Amino acid sequence: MRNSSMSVSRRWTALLLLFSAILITTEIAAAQSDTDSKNSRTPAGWGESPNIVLILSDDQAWTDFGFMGHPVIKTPHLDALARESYLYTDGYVTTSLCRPSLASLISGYYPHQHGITGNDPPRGTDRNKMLKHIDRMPKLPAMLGEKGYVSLQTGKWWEGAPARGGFTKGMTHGDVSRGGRHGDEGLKIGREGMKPIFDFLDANKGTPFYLWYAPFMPHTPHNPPQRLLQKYTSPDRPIELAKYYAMCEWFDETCGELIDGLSERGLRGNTLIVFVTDNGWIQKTPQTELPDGWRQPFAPRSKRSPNEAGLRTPIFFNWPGTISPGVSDAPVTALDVVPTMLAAAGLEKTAAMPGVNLFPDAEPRTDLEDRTLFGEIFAHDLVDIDRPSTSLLYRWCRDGQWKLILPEGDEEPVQLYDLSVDPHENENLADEKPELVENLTAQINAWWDGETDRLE
Ligand SMILES: [Ca+2]
Repeated sequence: MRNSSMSVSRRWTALLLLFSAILITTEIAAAQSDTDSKNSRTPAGWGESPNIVLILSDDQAWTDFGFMGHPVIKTPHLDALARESYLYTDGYVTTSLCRPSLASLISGYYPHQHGITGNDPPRGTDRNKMLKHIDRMPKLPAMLGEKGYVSLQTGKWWEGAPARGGFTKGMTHGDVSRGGRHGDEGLKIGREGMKPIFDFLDANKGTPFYLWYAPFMPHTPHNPPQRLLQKYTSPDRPIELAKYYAMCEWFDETCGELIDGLSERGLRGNTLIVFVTDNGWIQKTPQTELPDGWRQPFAPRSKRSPNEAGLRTPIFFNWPGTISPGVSDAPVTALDVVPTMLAAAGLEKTAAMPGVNLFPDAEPRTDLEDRTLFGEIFAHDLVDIDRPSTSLLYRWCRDGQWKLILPEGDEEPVQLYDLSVDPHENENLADEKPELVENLTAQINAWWDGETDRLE
């Protein structure tokens, strides 16, 4: 009996020890889980302050991604992200030049509203004088800041110190007297690694953040790593093209690093990632037909032009568990990005923002097919800092399958294209369809007459 009772007692002791061990282990696990959820927070839904990441490609045509069907360029990381995203294949930027396009992505305004229309001031003018526009416009990082977001600027940034854009932290100094122009130190992101981003994430655990990832890629200089250049080098391909293709893959690799960095920190379910390019690009090669005097490294009808290879971009939205994957060819604009991000954070867009939240109630909008998209192209060097109309070169619209390009002045013809059969705009139908030209011209004039300066 005694032995048996001791044995029972021992068994109880053993069971109690085991039970305690399980309890302790569970408590440790719970504590660990608390730490994790504190770091990554409980999953946020629409309006509940998710982290927001903008991935901004720089100088890449809408065709030049695996997920958009390019036959040669490999972009496996963006392909995988796009597959898990709601992808708009027919996205457009407001304008096909870096600085004004970026300003639309921070403010949700057309360039003629925010006043930033060119990359550089009139020759001989102090650059600082044109930085005043950023102070006047709404700024997404500042608006998010009111809800407790921290924000990090990396890569391209043209508007002086990042704090001027409402960022709480930035890589760029933006000091014109020290060579600040379009990003300075910030342009090292991606090309020289991602450490500043990961340091920022680790320093702000548990706080909602906005990340501006605009890594000056695949933008020139086209100096990809040798291993990637070799992959695309071929006897029947101009070396300029091989370099550009390799740059697209290099940019993709950095996006993979960014996504992995978010995943490793348990942040993906709490993070809305938006992808867009700032403008397009067609690589110039020795075979490219060029007008007299052409000195650009890109081909005509791409960057800085009103054509599709300058303006069109895939735009996708990724938020695992909240946005269901899908693909749409509904027309969307980069102007929709800021209102959508604001809605995700539970904030309203301003009355002057022309774009829309693309995911009301977390579902894709169904009323986009009938909308007309508008945009505008200005001179690279501003004519008058305060008067967008003085620098205007083209206005354009896309209405369903139709695209109208309206040049300023009489030197160039009006261009009308049927994008449903002619996505690269080879056949100008303006002379054949005068009534349609008239109708679309009236729509453009009703949107902005191109003469009245109306900075918001
Ligand atoms: Ca650009």
